[in-house]
This record gives sequence, C-alpha cells and structure tokens, in this order.
Amino acid sequence: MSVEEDTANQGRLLATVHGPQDVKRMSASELDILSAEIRDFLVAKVSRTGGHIGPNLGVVELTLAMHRVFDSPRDRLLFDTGHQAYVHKIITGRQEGFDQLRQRGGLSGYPSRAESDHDIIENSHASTALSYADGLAKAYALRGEARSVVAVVGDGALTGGMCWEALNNIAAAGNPLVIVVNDNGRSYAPTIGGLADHLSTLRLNPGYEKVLDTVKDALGSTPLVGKPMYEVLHAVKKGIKDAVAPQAMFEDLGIKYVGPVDGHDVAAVETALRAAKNFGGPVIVHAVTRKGYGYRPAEEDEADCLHGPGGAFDVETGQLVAAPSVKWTHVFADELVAIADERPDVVGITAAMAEPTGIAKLARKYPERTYDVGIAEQHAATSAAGLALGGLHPVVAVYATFLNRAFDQVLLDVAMHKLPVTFVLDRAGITGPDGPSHYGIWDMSVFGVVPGLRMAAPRDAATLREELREAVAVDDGPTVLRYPSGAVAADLPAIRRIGTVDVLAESARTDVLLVAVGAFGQLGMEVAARVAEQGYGVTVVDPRWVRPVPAELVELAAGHRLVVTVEDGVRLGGVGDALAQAMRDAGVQVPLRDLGVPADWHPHGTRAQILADLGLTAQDVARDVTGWISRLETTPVDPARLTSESTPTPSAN
Ligand SMILES: Cc1ncc(C[n+]2csc(CCOP(=O)(O)OP(=O)(O)O)c2C)c(N)n1
Repeated sequence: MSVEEDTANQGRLLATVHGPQDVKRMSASELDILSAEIRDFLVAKVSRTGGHIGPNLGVVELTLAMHRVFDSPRDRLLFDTGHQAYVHKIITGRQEGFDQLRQRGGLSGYPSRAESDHDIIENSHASTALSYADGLAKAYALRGEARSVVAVVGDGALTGGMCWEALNNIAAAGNPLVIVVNDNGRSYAPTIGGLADHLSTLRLNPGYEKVLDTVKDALGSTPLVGKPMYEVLHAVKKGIKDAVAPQAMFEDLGIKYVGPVDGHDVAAVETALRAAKNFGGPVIVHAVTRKGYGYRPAEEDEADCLHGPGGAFDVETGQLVAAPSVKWTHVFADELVAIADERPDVVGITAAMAEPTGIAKLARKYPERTYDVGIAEQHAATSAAGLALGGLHPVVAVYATFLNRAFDQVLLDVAMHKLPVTFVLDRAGITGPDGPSHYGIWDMSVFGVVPGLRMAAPRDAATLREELREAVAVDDGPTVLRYPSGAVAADLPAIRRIGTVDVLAESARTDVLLVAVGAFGQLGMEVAARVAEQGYGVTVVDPRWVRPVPAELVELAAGHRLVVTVEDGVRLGGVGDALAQAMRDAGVQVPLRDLGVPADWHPHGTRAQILADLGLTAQDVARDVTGWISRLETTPVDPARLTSESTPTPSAN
C-alpha cells in the first residue's frame, strides 16, 4: 500500500472516528481502508509541523488492534517513549489537534494527560513503560480491579536496562499484563546489540513467513474457552520454537510468548492480543513491523526511516523544507574527527543516536573506535569509565536531557575515580517542540554538584572547537561540554581573556558585570548596547568554563556594582547560583541577580517563544538590568580594579 497511490482515499472513514468504539465496530475491509486513511492523514499533517512520522506509520495496525481488543481508558495502554502515540491520539478523538501538533498551545508530540484520559503516562525518555506497567498491574491486583495493562515497547527501547529490570519483576509478580514488542529492527538507525541480533535472526529466518502463518492458524483455531490457556500458548510457543529458536530468550525470562505476528495484519495482531488478554498472567506479543510503512520516502530513508523530521518536509521526497544550516552538532562532529586524527586514544560513544549527536562522522572514519551502546545512557557512562581505566579518552555524546539518567554513574563511576571522560551534551537548554521532558535545562545544576567535574558552555563554533580540545586535554576527571540545538551562533570574538573568562564587551563605567553563559553571548552584547543607552556601563563576559566557578569571575564581580547572570538552564543550582555562593565565600558583597529557567514544566513551543515567555530576550533582560542598576545607590568602580590577563587552562575544584 502506498500513500501516493491511494487516490480513492478521501478520509471518509477516518472522519467517523471519534473514539475507540468507532474502530471497534469496523469490518476487516473497513479497517484496511481506515489504515490507509490514517497514513494519508499522518503524512499530510506531520509534513507541515515536523514530528515522529516514521515510527507512527509503523504502528497503525498495531494501535487499531489494541483499541479493538482492549477497552481504553479503563484498560491502560502505555506507549514506551511515547513518540509513536499519534495513531492512538487519532483514535481517541484528537484528530483536529494535528494542525497544531507540537506548536505552542497545540497537541503534544507525546502522550499528555491534559489532553486525554486515554493517556496515563507522559514520557519521551525511553524504556520506562514496562516499569509503569508492572506497578499499575500490581496496583490493580491489590485493589481487586479487573483492568488490563498493555505496554507497547520498541526493539530499540528494549535495549534500555530499565526494560530488563521490569521484565524480571513482571515475571516474578505474575500479574496479567500484555507487553507488545514492536519490533521494526530500528532505533533511529538499525538497533544495535545482542538483543537486536537475536531479534534480527528471528526476522531473517527463512521459516519466518511460515511461522507467521503457523501462528495465525494456531491462534485462529484456538478454542479459548475450556482449554487452559497455558497449554494453548505453550503449544503455539513450542511450535514456533521448533521453527525458529531465538525467541527462547523471552521464554527464559518466564514470561509467556506469542509471536512473531505480522504487525501490519490487524486480524493477526488482534488474535494474539485476545489470547494474551485472556491468559491471566504476563504475556509478550512479538509484533514485527516496518518503520515508515506505506510511505516510500520513509521506508527508503536508510538513515532513520524519517524517524522525526524536526520541521516541515516535502511530501514527495521527505526532505526538510527549511534550508540546511551549520549546526552545533556539525561543528562538534568535525572537530572530534580532527582530534581523533591526532589522538588515537580518543574514542566515541553514542546511546543509539549516532547521527543526531554527530558521532556518526567519527564512526564512518574510525568504526573500531566508536561504540553504539543502545539506549543505555547509564551503561554508556560506566562503560566510558572502563575505557578510561583502560587508557583511552572516551567522548560520550548524548542529548543533555538524557544524561540526567546517568547521574550516579557520572558521580561515582567516573568522577570519584577521577577518570578522563568527556560528556558532550547536545540540545542543551530550552529545545522547543518536544516539550518539557526534552529540555536540557537540568545539566548545569545536576552535574554542577559533582566534585572535580569541569563544565564548559561554548558560545559559538570557535569556542566549541576550542573547549572540546581543552576538555579532551584534561586527564584527571570528567569534563562536560553543553550547547543548544539548531544552527550554530555566529562567531563572537573576545576582546581579551582573563584566566578562562572571555571579556566580550567593556565600557569606561563598570556598573554591571553581565555573565552571559554559552549561546547567550550574543544576547549579552545586545543587552549591553541597550543598557549603555541608559547611561550605564556593562562588562559582558563569557566564563567559558562554568564549573567550577572561575576565580577570575569572582574577582571581576568584585569590581562592579551589580552582577547579572543569564543562562539557558534552571536557576536553582545553576551558574548564577554557584557564582553567588562563590562570591559569598570570598566575601564579595556585590548584589547578584540570576536570570534563567525557573525549575518548572514549561509547555512546548518554539525555543524563541519559550525564551520570550521566560523573559530571556535581549529586550527583557536589558529592561531588568536597567531597573536593577538604577535602583542601586553605590558609585561606579575604577576600571583599573579589573583583573589582568592570565592563562586559559580550566582549573579543577
Ligand atoms: C533515554 C532515551 N535515550 C534516547 C532517546 C532518543 N530516542 C527516541 S526514540 C529512539 C529510538 C526508539 O526505538 P524503538 O523503541 O525501537 O522505537 P521506534 O522508533 O523504532 O518505533 C531513541 C533512541 C530517548 N527517547 N530516551
């Protein structure tokens, strides 16, 4: 089936779907038509807003079958990661919201409890659904509520350790619970690891087609009443096992296994789900699907099956409409390869995101020095510790939001051992359309408390290159580099450097020290210009290394009447907070105001919209600064009190 070829499809059936009951009463042929209409709808809408098109095209039939067999919201349907819940949203009465998908005030790109009773968990971080399901099933058992719990988890998410911790508990508890493994062989790229190899052996087995038929026949003719389900499933299971071995892995966990089923055959999935539902214990339904199914540009996209175009794309080609720009990620990727050319000890690690983080470039040149560990950030950190113990300098590239998972590993396994591991945090700060769980706003607070950890926030391409080199030169503890998403900021040269601190602008008057963290350097310059118009002098500095707080920053603070910090991270425990503490410790009495992101859940929108909501625009900051300085009584300080130049090496705690 193909979206382009489906000319007869006018969305007629889709228009009649207002809730799960509407798909429950459809015939098999209607479901086929509805599936095609849903695919048309998804491509038409998501091509205008951007979003997770590939994963959702792959779960159309799966989701229809789930809503036909189970009774949501009484029964609980959980989607791991949540990026593949668009079809679920369509079925549960949210079609109209798709014009505003991921837009400010519009539909979330993930499940959202504010949107619907059919969403019980809000996620976006992978590998959590089975743990939620374990808890829910236990709660319903204890409360005596007869409600089914169903969790859909991708083969990519299954590489995350939490899934296996959950499976271990689910098997032991024995509560009724259905785990649908949506096996498309991909995370972004093909899924990596022993589990993935297992599953792909299963898919590639020549007997696979036969197996699908066997399962269909066996389950189709199963008398569900009168015969113990265990025997039925056991027989089916053994039948498959004879034909194809690898799924023994699931059996060995002590959880019943049904599959593999063709995930694009609604009837087959339904049959498997009904059998699983009636079993009375935990069951895995293994559904094989194709990511991007039914839409040629997605199916043929080798990189990631159009996993999640960030913006509008051309329906014919799947290519992004916006002109490509040089991104922070590209600058990092190029410089890392240049460093790796010179330093054979430098190796790269990605947690299933080689292309999005830029590690793929290193992998192409040095495949033997690049490791994709799967969706396993905690393991990535401790594995990096092992690599460092073995004499290498690992560079772990992850999105800022995902390193939160590995706090303990960074703290104890890396930092306590004083190991040289560099963590590169892409998409740091407010990111935008993916919403609060994707913002990289906690890193500076959370990792700021790690003893011996040095953290840098580059402001442009030049400082990103420079700070990456400084980071991999550190050999006695972890280093972190963090930068935002999108196009890299224009180079902003410093006037001079004091210690590690770059002075970007100064004035004859030293009224305000404006500490502009990372990509806020340009904003700092604009603020200084605006405040100068009011007759006040602003010194704009970029600390470059924000942890530990550079001593020179404290000295500079002492030479001004007011210190203002601006950062793209939570204020609590952020750079401003840390500088205030360092100033108190040094007995510096100058007042400090810290601007940043309140520790709260800020709804999705564009990065610019959210920053404007938070008052983090040049205009807002300038108004604040002018207000604060004009209310101070003290007199300007002599510029000669500013510290003079010294060496640029970052110092440890
Ligand atoms: C903890 C964490 N790390 C990384 C990601 C980024 N990520 C989003 S979806 C995805 C791949 C998921 O693959 P799979 O579960 O198989 O679902 P599919 O997209 O193939 O349907 C990754 C790595 C994430 N969401 N959470």
